[in-house]
Amino acid sequence: MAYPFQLGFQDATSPIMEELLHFHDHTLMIVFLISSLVLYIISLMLTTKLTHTSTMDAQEVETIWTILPAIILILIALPSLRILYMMDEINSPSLTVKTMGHQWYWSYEYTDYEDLSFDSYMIPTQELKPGELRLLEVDNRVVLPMEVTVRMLISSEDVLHSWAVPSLGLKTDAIPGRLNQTTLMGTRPGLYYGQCSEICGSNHSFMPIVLELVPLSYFEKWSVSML
Ligand SMILES: [Cu+2]
Repeated sequence: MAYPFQLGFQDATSPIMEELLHFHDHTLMIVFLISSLVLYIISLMLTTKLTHTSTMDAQEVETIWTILPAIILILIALPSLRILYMMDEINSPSLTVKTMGHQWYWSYEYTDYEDLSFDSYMIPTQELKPGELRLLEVDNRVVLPMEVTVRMLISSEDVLHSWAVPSLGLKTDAIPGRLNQTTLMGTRPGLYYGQCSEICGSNHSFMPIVLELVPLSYFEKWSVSML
C-alpha cells in the first residue's frame, strides 16, 4: 500500500507493474531533458540580445526541429505499445476468479471450485483492531496463490465500478452486462490493497479490495477450509 504523503507509485508486485514503472521513469527522463533544454533557451533569450541571420530563415533547422520531436514521440510510443500488448496477453491461467461489483461491496467467485464464493465488505472504522488500516480492510480477503497466473473476470451487478490494485498494475472497469478479463501474477507474498476506481455512488470510498498472496500450498489449505 501507499505510505502517508507518498509521491509516485507503489512498489511493483507483478512483472507488468515493473514494466510500467520502468516506462514511467523512461518517459519522465524525456520530459526532464526537454524541459531543461527549453528553460535553457528561454534563459538565453532573456539574458542576451544575440540573434543570428540563419535563425530567421533556415531550412535545415526547421527540418531538425520537425524530425527530432517525431523521433522522440516514437521512442515513447513503441515501449508503450509493447506494455499494452503484454497487459492484454492471457498467459494460459491456472485459476479463474470472478469478481462482481455491487453498491457497495465486491463479491468473489472461484469458478474452478464447486462452491467457493463470498462477499467482501469493508470493516467500519469503529470495528478496526489496532494496526489495521482505515477504509482499506475487508472482512473477507481475496486469497490467491503467488507465482501462479490468475485470470480475473470482472463485471458488475448494478452500476459502473472499477477493480484496481495499484501494486499489481491492475485497473479494470466493472461494467454491468459486460465481462472484462485481466490476468495477474503476484511475485511476492503479502497483502495488497486497492479501491474501487470508478465513481459508483455514495459509498464509493468504502468498498476496498484486499488481495492476500500466499504460496500455493497455503492457498490449497485455504480453499479446502472454505469449501
Ligand atoms: Cu466506486
